Amino acid sequence: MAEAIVEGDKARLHAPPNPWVGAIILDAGGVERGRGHTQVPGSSHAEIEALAAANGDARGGTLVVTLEPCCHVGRTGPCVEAIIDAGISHIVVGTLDPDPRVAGKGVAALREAGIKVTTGVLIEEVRVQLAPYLWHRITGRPYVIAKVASTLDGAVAMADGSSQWITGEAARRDGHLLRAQSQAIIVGAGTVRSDDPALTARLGDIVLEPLRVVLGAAPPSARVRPCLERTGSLRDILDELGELDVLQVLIEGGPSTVSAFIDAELVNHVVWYLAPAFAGGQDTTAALRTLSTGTLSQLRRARFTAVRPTGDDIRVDVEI
Ligand code: AOF
Ligand code: ZN
Repeated sequence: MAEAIVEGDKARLHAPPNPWVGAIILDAGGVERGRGHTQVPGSSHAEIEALAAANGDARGGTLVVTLEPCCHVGRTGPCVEAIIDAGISHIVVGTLDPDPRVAGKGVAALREAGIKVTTGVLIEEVRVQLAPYLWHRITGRPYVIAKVASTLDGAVAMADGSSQWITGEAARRDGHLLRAQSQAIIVGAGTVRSDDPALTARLGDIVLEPLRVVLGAAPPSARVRPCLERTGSLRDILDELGELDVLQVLIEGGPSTVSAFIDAELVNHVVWYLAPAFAGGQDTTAALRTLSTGTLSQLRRARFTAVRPTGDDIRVDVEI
């Protein structure tokens, strides 16, 4: 299953709005016969790719797959039928698929066909990997990641407003990968006016354009155009993006936008890049300046999930 997770990661950028699933086929002796991952929407699911890689050599074998195989006809046919036809005798599943068209029915159909089914293998790891997909299918809203890049003492801009760049090249490159993994990016109008970001995801030569959403109005000449301009309830905006099949949203600031989403309890995950630099407190801008906290009992507590060096900076991941 750990290898199936690695295989699924290969589909991270092109699978959405479908899940980035990985599958591996082993023969009766436990020898790998093929592996595969989800292709672009409308094309093969992971299981079909793995079966094709096994060249029809799957009879009596085991299929290890991160997500419950589908049993519906969507843009592609049901994987369950292909698995039964291939003569697989044991299926090992990471987590069930909350998509209402599947939701346990895939596993039930496999059992009914006499196939041994084991579920919940490395379920925590699979749930972390597929968190945006699972969250979207369960709540109808995108998984929300807020990105912050600050000095070690939490400043995102100096007293004169200067802010580019606090973190280094590696952290900024990592930020572009975060954008590429997101189907929409939200920024405040203030950030558009002060930084005029393009908000594209640049990965080497490849430039991806997630849906750009500006809270308020963007100037006509802003680089972020074309974009959606929205005011009103943040929850309603997320509902709308969920309906547009956005699985993951990246909030890129500034301080009042990120604070507003955290205050509204709409943030799932924060990616915080910390530069080994000190800004001091004289009129610098705190990363979450407008977060409504007055006393210690109102501290917004979170849980560290990862810490890793990124160039000369550090990336800290927290779940809230
Ligand atoms: C799988 N294996 O690799 C993926 C699955 O429109 P379709 O036919 O591509 O169906 C999309 C749905 O299929 C998606 O919402 C999810 O429930 C499932 N995705 N299922 O067995 C895969 N990507
Ligand atoms: Zn499928």
